Amino acid sequence: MKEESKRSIDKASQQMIDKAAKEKVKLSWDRLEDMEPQCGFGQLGICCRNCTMGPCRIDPFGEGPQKAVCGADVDTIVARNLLRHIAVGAAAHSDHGRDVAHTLLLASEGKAHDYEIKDVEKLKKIAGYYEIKTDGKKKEELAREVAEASLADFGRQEGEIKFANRAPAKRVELWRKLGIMPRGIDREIVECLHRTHMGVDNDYKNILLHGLRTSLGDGWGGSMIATELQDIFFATPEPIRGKVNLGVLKEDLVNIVVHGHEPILSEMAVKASQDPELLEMAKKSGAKGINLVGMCCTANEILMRHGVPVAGNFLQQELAIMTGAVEVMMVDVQCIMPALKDIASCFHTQIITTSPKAKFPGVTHIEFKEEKAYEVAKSIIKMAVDNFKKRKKERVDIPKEEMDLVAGFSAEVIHHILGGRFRATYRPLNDAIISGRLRGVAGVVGCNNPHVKHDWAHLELVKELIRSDVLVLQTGCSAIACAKAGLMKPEAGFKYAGYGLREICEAVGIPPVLHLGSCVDNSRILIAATEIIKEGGLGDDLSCLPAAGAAPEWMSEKAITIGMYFVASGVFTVFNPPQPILGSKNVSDLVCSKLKDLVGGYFAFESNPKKMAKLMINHIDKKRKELNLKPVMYKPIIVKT
Ligand code: SF4
Ligand code: MSK
Repeated sequence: MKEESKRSIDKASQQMIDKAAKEKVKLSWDRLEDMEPQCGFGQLGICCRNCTMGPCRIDPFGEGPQKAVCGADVDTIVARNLLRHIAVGAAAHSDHGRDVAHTLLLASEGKAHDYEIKDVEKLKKIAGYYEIKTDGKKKEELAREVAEASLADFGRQEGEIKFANRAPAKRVELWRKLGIMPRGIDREIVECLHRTHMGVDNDYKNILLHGLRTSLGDGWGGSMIATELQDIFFATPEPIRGKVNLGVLKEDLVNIVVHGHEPILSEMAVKASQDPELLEMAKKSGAKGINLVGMCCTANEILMRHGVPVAGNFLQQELAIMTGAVEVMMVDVQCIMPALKDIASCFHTQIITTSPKAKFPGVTHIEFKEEKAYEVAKSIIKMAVDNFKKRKKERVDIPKEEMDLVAGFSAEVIHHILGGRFRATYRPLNDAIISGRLRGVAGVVGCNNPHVKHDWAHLELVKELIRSDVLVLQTGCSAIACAKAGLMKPEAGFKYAGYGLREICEAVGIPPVLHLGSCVDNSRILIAATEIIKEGGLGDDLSCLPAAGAAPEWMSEKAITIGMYFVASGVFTVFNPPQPILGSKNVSDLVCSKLKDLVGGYFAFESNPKKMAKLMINHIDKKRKELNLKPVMYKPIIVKT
């Protein structure tokens, strides 16, 4: 097998991996090889450097030291490390949410005049959750109150995060009983750091319970605030067509890749890329126009609302630059490889950082300011136009692969699609599950990781699920992986879905795999699941649902936090690679088994996507049985690929 096809199943990516090898440009896969063998202590989670009596590491074979200098045992060390991962993931998502809330506040005060409130209906709905009266108020006044209320959720010291009360009543009661109802988003994150300081929390169960609480503060707090407030600003997504893969870069256009997570600046970049003055400049530079495309979750954000093309997912960020056709890669925060600077230096590509939180040494920084958002976006696009002249034609090599997709499935839109615009309801979905036409629902999300063949696990898992009549909801880089393979085309139902799911896809006109957005939009999955419970007939708690989650190629700490809030919300969730906890039998048993008795959800670690699907399907079938539902109507079809 050729080296490039061992690394990715995606043809466009293979072409660029091959080009990089020929040009001796190192990619993440090469750097992983250089790094091997990687540290086994780190993989097992059994090293600690939380104080200078250490670093300490526990001997995994039981022959060497079993107690650290301070006396910490392996359970304490592994649990503390996991809690720190959860804190970082929650911090990343929640800081994103805070930035959106802050921008909403500025906009409501007339200080961020480039932004307008597009979804007043949603603004009123969210005001309702914060118990803010809406009558007779101007949208700016209401937006200010909503922004202030959501910002208060970050710093809240006592009480409960408001959105956590959107979960089914039984779930909320359980969280209260276990003492894991999140109080304030920041408070829980800070407490993670306090508890893991040398000599504080030594009880692995107690540490893990706080991990669940912190993750809930992300899923039902920071991430949900990010999603809801972005919808208020930029409109709640509706089905929209788009294109995906490196083929969306064009030889005759000025190519700008926006990469990262927060749509606050990229929304303005979308607008600025259509500015007549810049288009004119682009023509004068010899280009036919300006082509703005996305990468990773920023891509998902602007795809969902504008149909902006997606160049690729996490492991394609370096490959986009390898095309030699990217004038500017504009980045904000999260999942941006430091390696971009080195790869860009081999081409004419300019990397431009925009967040004061994420700078690169020696890389151009144009700081984003909400107060002059359009001006900043325009100046960056102008730099791209100017840079077009420096492109070396002989080094341009753009893969031809690009795939059609339909995205834009917010929880609200699923409501409308299923029930019609005037009678929005999840009833048809519930009925389909109850009757056995649909086996259940799965959320498949998360990153790429060079430890796993790029996109392979996502695709194999999702294909297996849909052929077994499981409707798949997706976000993040997983969604991009499946979109590239054509699973998000409406006609994908005919080719890949089981008979029951196929009937639903045909009747409602949806693909068998629904794109719900970026990583923070995993909160949409929580809301959709809650709506299904509210609709009735499938139990009274999220843990009753014939549903499961998976992150088949995860790498980021945010993925751990997402997994934790899925599990804390009652959802069985499969991860690959395993979380770095296998060094402690007690912590692993808790995470992969005993959590079930506490919160209904728990984890499994499985690297084979077919087995992963089996675990999820078995869980879904078990839940169907517990609900006394009819047997599933159809046997899984054999799919011809
Ligand atoms: Fe070692 Fe304990 Fe210090 Fe960690 S906190 S480095 S286990 S002495
Ligand atoms: S971007 S967190 S690699 S999904 Fe959200 Fe993709 Fe994972 Fe980053």
